[in-house]
Amino acid sequence: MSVNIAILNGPNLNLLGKREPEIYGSTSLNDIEKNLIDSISGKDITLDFFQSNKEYELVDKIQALINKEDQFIIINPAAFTHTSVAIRDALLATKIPFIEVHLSNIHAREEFRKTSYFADIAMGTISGLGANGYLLALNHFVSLSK
Ligand code: CA2
Repeated sequence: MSVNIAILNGPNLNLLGKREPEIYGSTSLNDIEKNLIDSISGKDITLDFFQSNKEYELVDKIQALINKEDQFIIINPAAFTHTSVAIRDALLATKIPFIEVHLSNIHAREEFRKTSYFADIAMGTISGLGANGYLLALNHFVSLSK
């Protein structure tokens, strides 16, 4: 089965590897994307990467995936994790199975980061495993598609 996996990243994740490596690691978003591409080599899987600092662009991107066959989403909503009813509603509307990924352990940080607008509607959440979290989420979808 051929599958499409959108990897969506929210605000400031374009700075990965350039700022605050003690929290978010030294791997850039580009490096993460390259690792994911390498990991699906030879498989019938299409990856679609998208990062935006703007909430409405993430909503538009999710809406554009409505009605696509064999579609999955890996999303790190970044700061929108803790605020965005709009992105939550877009994901609910598409009914596309998604995994929520966080580089840091959001439960081991400030109180406000412990609330996620996505955790209860996600297939699962990976938090605190750094860049490896994206790979683990991708592997999960790959295993489902076999
Ligand atoms: O741990 C995560 O992946 C977060 O989603 C990252 C968000 C944060 O607001 C969430 O609470 C947890 C922040 C992303 C900011 O990324 C930066 C990367 C490098 C330098 C500065 C910010």
